[in-house]
Amino acid sequence: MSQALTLQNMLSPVQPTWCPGCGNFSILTALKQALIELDLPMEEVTLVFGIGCSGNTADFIKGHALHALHGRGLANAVGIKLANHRQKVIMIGGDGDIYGEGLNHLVAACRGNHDITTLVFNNHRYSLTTGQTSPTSNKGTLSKSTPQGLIEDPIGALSIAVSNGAGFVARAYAGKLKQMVEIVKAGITYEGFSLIDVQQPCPTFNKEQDYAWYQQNVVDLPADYDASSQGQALMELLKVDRLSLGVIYQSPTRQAYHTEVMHLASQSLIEQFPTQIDLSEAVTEFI
Ligand SMILES: Cc1ncc(C[n+]2csc(CCOP(=O)(O)OP(=O)(O)O)c2C)c(N)n1
Ligand code: SF4
Repeated sequence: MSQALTLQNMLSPVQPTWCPGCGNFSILTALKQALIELDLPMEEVTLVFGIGCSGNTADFIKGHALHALHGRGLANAVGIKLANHRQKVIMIGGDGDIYGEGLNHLVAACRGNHDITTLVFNNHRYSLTTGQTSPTSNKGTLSKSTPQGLIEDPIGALSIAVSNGAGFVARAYAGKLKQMVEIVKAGITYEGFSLIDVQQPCPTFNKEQDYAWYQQNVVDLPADYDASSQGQALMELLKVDRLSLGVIYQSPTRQAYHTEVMHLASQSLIEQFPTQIDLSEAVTEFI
């Protein structure tokens, strides 16, 4: 029997092992709250996790889930969505996972506007492996992997998403729970690729971007901001003096990939699974 997601049925017997003060706690709370408020049936939600402190969320929430390889979560998420497009598919991973090792899969998911919600736990570090710089670390960052300071500039991941076909691009902050819940709900509801970059303090390995730093650097988008304009979104993302929070881009016209696949118009792929086809003739020459 169909059962909506609740705090009780998402409760894992495994307690989070995250460090005290980690932003991951509030992101997990926001995800659960969004799923509860959307009143989604448990069997219609699939969670895909990357590898990292962020990916370890897999152990701390109960649901239909896949803990994928580092950088490969989105490829799996796309496969799951195409196999059963009635599923809400949510990918959870770190900035190292999704903007670094898995960047090609991010671009592919954006180009297809695959109907997947991606939550990037962006702590600006590869934290599970003890704090090496990631693609979102600032120039000059000192870490074990950059003892003399990082030479590169941070990646413009949200600009890449906006300019490569993602239908929904937003930024949230782990220190603003209520706003994050609304953004996550909007991303899950949106039919198309939704990238939600969650700025997240990592008190253990990122001493610069702590809660005090975020208080100084995050700012809500103005009330009259027009999220339907790709040009305005790119201008907003080029601003270097602030991190704007909210839905930065939402395409009013872009179609989700599966809606354009002719074979999926009436049934999902799993409902069409070819169990009754006789393949003996095709394989004769190999016997
Ligand atoms: C293919 C592969 N490369 C590297 C690793 C090692 N590794 C495990 S977690 C991790 C860092 C994860 O960083 P991020 O994705 O930013 O997540 P965080 O831990 O910061 O949440 C790395 C490099 C791995 N497990 N698999
Ligand atoms: S290392 Fe950083 S990201 Fe990982 S659990 Fe600790 S505070 Fe959180």
